[in-house]
Amino acid sequence: RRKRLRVLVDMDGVLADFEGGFLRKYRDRYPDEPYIPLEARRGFWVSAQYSQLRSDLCEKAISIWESKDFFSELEPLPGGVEAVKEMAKMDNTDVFICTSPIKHYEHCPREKYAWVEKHFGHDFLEQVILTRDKTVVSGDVLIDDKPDILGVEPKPSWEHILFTACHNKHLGNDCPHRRLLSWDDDWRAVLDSKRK
Ligand code: BVP
Repeated sequence: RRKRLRVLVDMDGVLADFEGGFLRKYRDRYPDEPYIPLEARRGFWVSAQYSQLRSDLCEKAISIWESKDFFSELEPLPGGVEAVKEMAKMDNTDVFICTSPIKHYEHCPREKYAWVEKHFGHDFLEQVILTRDKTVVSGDVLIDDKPDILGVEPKPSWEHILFTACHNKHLGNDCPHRRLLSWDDDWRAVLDSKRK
Protein backbone atom coordinates (compact mmCIF):
# COMPACT_ATOMS: atom_id res chain seq x y z
CA ARG A 1 0.00 0.00 0.00
CA ARG A 2 1.55 3.30 -1.06
CA LYS A 3 -1.12 5.51 0.40
CA ARG A 4 -1.00 6.86 3.92
CA LEU A 5 -3.37 5.36 6.46
CA ARG A 6 -5.85 7.79 8.00
CA VAL A 7 -7.10 6.89 11.47
CA LEU A 8 -9.98 8.72 13.12
CA VAL A 9 -10.23 8.32 16.88
CA ASP A 10 -13.31 9.35 18.86
CA MET A 11 -12.84 11.23 22.13
CA ASP A 12 -15.68 10.61 24.63
CA GLY A 13 -15.72 6.96 25.69
CA VAL A 14 -12.50 6.18 23.77
CA LEU A 15 -9.87 8.67 24.96
CA ALA A 16 -11.78 10.56 27.68
CA ASP A 17 -13.85 8.91 30.41
CA PHE A 18 -17.24 10.53 29.76
CA GLU A 19 -19.23 7.82 31.60
CA GLY A 20 -17.04 7.83 34.71
CA GLY A 21 -16.85 11.61 34.81
CA PHE A 22 -20.60 11.90 34.37
CA LEU A 23 -21.45 9.46 37.15
CA ARG A 24 -19.05 11.02 39.64
CA LYS A 25 -20.35 14.56 39.09
CA TYR A 26 -24.00 13.45 38.94
CA ARG A 27 -23.71 11.70 42.30
CA ASP A 28 -21.86 14.69 43.80
CA ARG A 29 -24.53 17.09 42.64
CA TYR A 30 -27.59 14.90 43.22
CA PRO A 31 -26.62 12.65 46.15
CA ASP A 32 -30.25 11.82 47.01
CA GLU A 33 -31.36 10.86 43.49
CA PRO A 34 -31.14 7.34 42.03
CA TYR A 35 -28.37 6.65 39.54
CA ILE A 36 -27.30 4.00 37.06
CA PRO A 37 -24.07 2.19 37.97
CA LEU A 38 -21.74 1.71 35.00
CA GLU A 39 -22.38 -2.08 35.03
CA ALA A 40 -26.08 -1.36 34.42
CA ARG A 41 -25.59 1.09 31.55
CA ARG A 42 -27.34 0.08 28.33
CA GLY A 43 -27.61 2.16 25.17
CA PHE A 44 -25.36 4.99 24.02
CA TRP A 45 -27.48 7.82 25.39
CA VAL A 46 -27.04 8.39 29.12
CA SER A 47 -29.94 10.84 29.00
CA ALA A 48 -32.32 8.22 27.58
CA GLN A 49 -31.56 5.69 30.31
CA TYR A 50 -31.91 8.28 33.09
CA SER A 51 -35.18 9.43 31.58
CA GLN A 52 -36.39 5.80 31.72
CA LEU A 53 -35.35 5.55 35.36
CA ARG A 54 -37.47 8.62 36.16
CA SER A 55 -38.53 11.18 33.61
CA ASP A 56 -37.29 14.24 35.53
CA LEU A 57 -33.77 12.76 35.81
CA CYS A 58 -33.15 13.43 32.11
CA GLU A 59 -32.65 17.16 32.61
CA LYS A 60 -30.57 16.52 35.72
CA ALA A 61 -28.27 14.25 33.71
CA ILE A 62 -28.01 16.83 30.92
CA SER A 63 -27.16 19.55 33.47
CA ILE A 64 -23.98 17.63 34.31
CA TRP A 65 -22.34 17.64 30.85
CA GLU A 66 -23.65 21.14 30.10
CA SER A 67 -21.76 22.47 33.16
CA LYS A 68 -18.50 24.39 32.91
CA ASP A 69 -15.41 22.20 33.36
CA PHE A 70 -17.21 18.91 32.67
CA PHE A 71 -15.37 18.11 29.42
CA SER A 72 -12.02 19.62 30.39
CA GLU A 73 -11.89 17.63 33.65
CA LEU A 74 -12.59 14.20 32.14
CA GLU A 75 -9.92 11.63 33.02
CA PRO A 76 -8.10 9.89 30.17
CA LEU A 77 -9.12 6.26 29.63
CA PRO A 78 -6.27 3.80 30.27
CA GLY A 79 -3.73 3.63 27.43
CA GLY A 80 -5.61 5.86 24.99
CA VAL A 81 -3.38 8.92 24.97
CA GLU A 82 -0.28 6.72 24.71
CA ALA A 83 -1.75 4.70 21.83
CA VAL A 84 -2.70 7.79 19.83
CA LYS A 85 0.73 9.35 20.38
CA GLU A 86 2.32 6.14 19.18
CA MET A 87 0.05 5.99 16.11
CA ALA A 88 0.91 9.58 15.26
CA LYS A 89 4.61 8.65 15.18
CA MET A 90 4.13 5.65 12.87
CA ASP A 91 5.27 5.87 9.28
CA ASN A 92 2.59 6.58 6.67
CA THR A 93 -0.04 7.20 9.32
CA ASP A 94 -2.21 10.26 9.93
CA VAL A 95 -4.33 10.33 13.06
CA PHE A 96 -7.19 12.68 13.84
CA ILE A 97 -9.34 13.02 16.93
CA CYS A 98 -12.89 13.12 15.59
CA THR A 99 -15.50 14.16 18.13
CA SER A 100 -19.05 15.51 18.22
CA PRO A 101 -19.55 18.50 20.51
CA ILE A 102 -22.87 18.93 22.27
CA LYS A 103 -25.12 21.66 20.89
CA HIS A 104 -24.96 23.56 24.18
CA TYR A 105 -21.75 25.20 22.90
CA GLU A 106 -20.80 27.54 25.76
CA HIS A 107 -18.14 25.23 27.20
CA CYS A 108 -17.83 21.96 25.30
CA PRO A 109 -15.91 22.91 22.12
CA ARG A 110 -13.38 25.07 23.97
CA GLU A 111 -12.87 22.42 26.64
CA LYS A 112 -12.36 19.68 24.05
CA TYR A 113 -9.49 21.71 22.56
CA ALA A 114 -8.16 22.36 26.09
CA TRP A 115 -8.26 18.62 26.83
CA VAL A 116 -6.32 17.75 23.71
CA GLU A 117 -3.76 20.48 24.43
CA LYS A 118 -3.33 19.26 28.01
CA HIS A 119 -2.86 15.60 27.11
CA PHE A 120 -1.22 15.79 23.66
CA GLY A 121 0.34 19.22 23.49
CA HIS A 122 -0.46 22.39 21.56
CA ASP A 123 0.72 21.09 18.17
CA PHE A 124 -1.77 18.23 18.28
CA LEU A 125 -4.66 20.73 18.00
CA GLU A 126 -3.97 20.45 14.25
CA GLN A 127 -5.42 16.94 14.47
CA VAL A 128 -8.80 17.85 16.00
CA ILE A 129 -12.00 17.46 13.97
CA LEU A 130 -15.19 18.70 15.62
CA THR A 131 -18.23 17.55 13.70
CA ARG A 132 -21.77 16.45 14.39
CA ASP A 133 -21.64 14.24 11.27
CA LYS A 134 -18.70 11.83 11.12
CA THR A 135 -19.97 10.20 7.91
CA VAL A 136 -18.77 13.18 5.86
CA VAL A 137 -15.22 12.82 7.23
CA SER A 138 -13.04 10.50 5.18
CA GLY A 139 -10.68 7.97 6.69
CA ASP A 140 -9.66 4.31 6.66
CA VAL A 141 -10.83 3.55 10.19
CA LEU A 142 -12.95 5.24 12.83
CA ILE A 143 -12.44 3.95 16.37
CA ASP A 144 -15.64 4.89 18.21
CA ASP A 145 -17.78 3.51 21.05
CA LYS A 146 -21.10 4.55 19.50
CA PRO A 147 -22.67 1.49 17.86
CA ASP A 148 -24.58 3.35 15.12
CA ILE A 149 -22.76 6.20 13.44
CA LEU A 150 -25.12 7.75 10.95
CA GLY A 151 -25.21 10.91 8.90
CA VAL A 152 -25.88 12.25 5.43
CA GLU A 153 -23.27 10.01 3.73
CA PRO A 154 -24.78 6.51 3.35
CA LYS A 155 -21.40 4.92 2.50
CA PRO A 156 -18.70 6.43 4.73
CA SER A 157 -15.13 5.68 3.60
CA TRP A 158 -14.04 4.41 7.02
CA GLU A 159 -14.53 1.06 8.66
CA HIS A 160 -16.09 1.58 12.06
CA ILE A 161 -14.16 -0.26 14.78
CA LEU A 162 -16.38 -0.41 17.85
CA PHE A 163 -14.49 0.51 21.00
CA THR A 164 -15.93 -1.42 23.94
CA ALA A 165 -17.62 0.69 26.62
CA CYS A 166 -19.98 -0.04 29.53
CA HIS A 167 -23.01 0.78 27.37
CA ASN A 168 -22.11 -1.40 24.36
CA LYS A 169 -20.37 -4.48 25.77
CA HIS A 170 -23.55 -6.56 25.83
CA LEU A 171 -24.38 -5.97 22.18
CA GLY A 172 -24.12 -9.18 20.22
CA ASN A 173 -24.39 -9.92 16.55
CA ASP A 174 -26.84 -7.11 15.81
CA CYS A 175 -23.71 -4.99 16.04
CA PRO A 176 -21.62 -6.16 13.08
CA HIS A 177 -18.45 -4.14 13.63
CA ARG A 178 -15.00 -5.38 14.54
CA ARG A 179 -14.13 -4.40 18.09
CA LEU A 180 -11.28 -3.08 20.16
CA LEU A 181 -11.91 -4.32 23.70
CA SER A 182 -9.67 -1.65 25.22
CA TRP A 183 -6.38 0.10 24.40
CA ASP A 184 -4.64 -3.08 25.65
CA ASP A 185 -6.23 -4.86 22.70
CA ASP A 186 -4.28 -5.20 19.44
CA TRP A 187 -4.97 -1.84 17.77
CA ARG A 188 -1.74 -2.20 15.75
CA ALA A 189 -3.18 -5.30 14.07
CA VAL A 190 -6.35 -3.39 13.18
CA LEU A 191 -4.28 -0.65 11.53
CA ASP A 192 -2.09 -3.22 9.74
CA SER A 193 -5.20 -4.95 8.37
CA LYS A 194 -6.11 -1.69 6.66
CA ARG A 195 -2.66 -1.11 5.18
CA LYS A 196 -2.81 -4.28 3.08
O1 BVP B 1 -20.16 15.26 23.34
C1 BVP B 1 -20.61 13.92 23.49
C2 BVP B 1 -21.50 13.86 24.67
C3 BVP B 1 -22.88 13.87 24.08
O2 BVP B 1 -22.81 13.46 22.75
C4 BVP B 1 -21.49 13.55 22.30
C5 BVP B 1 -21.12 12.23 21.69
O3 BVP B 1 -20.06 12.46 20.87
P1 BVP B 1 -19.28 11.27 20.15
O4 BVP B 1 -18.72 10.40 21.27
O5 BVP B 1 -20.25 10.55 19.29
O6 BVP B 1 -18.20 11.97 19.38
N1 BVP B 1 -23.85 13.03 24.76
C6 BVP B 1 -25.06 13.54 24.90
C7 BVP B 1 -26.05 12.83 25.51
C8 BVP B 1 -27.40 13.32 25.66
C9 BVP B 1 -27.79 14.47 25.15
BR1 BVP B 1 -29.53 15.03 25.40
C10 BVP B 1 -25.76 11.54 26.02
O7 BVP B 1 -26.62 10.87 26.61
N2 BVP B 1 -24.52 11.05 25.84
C11 BVP B 1 -23.58 11.76 25.21
O8 BVP B 1 -22.47 11.24 25.05
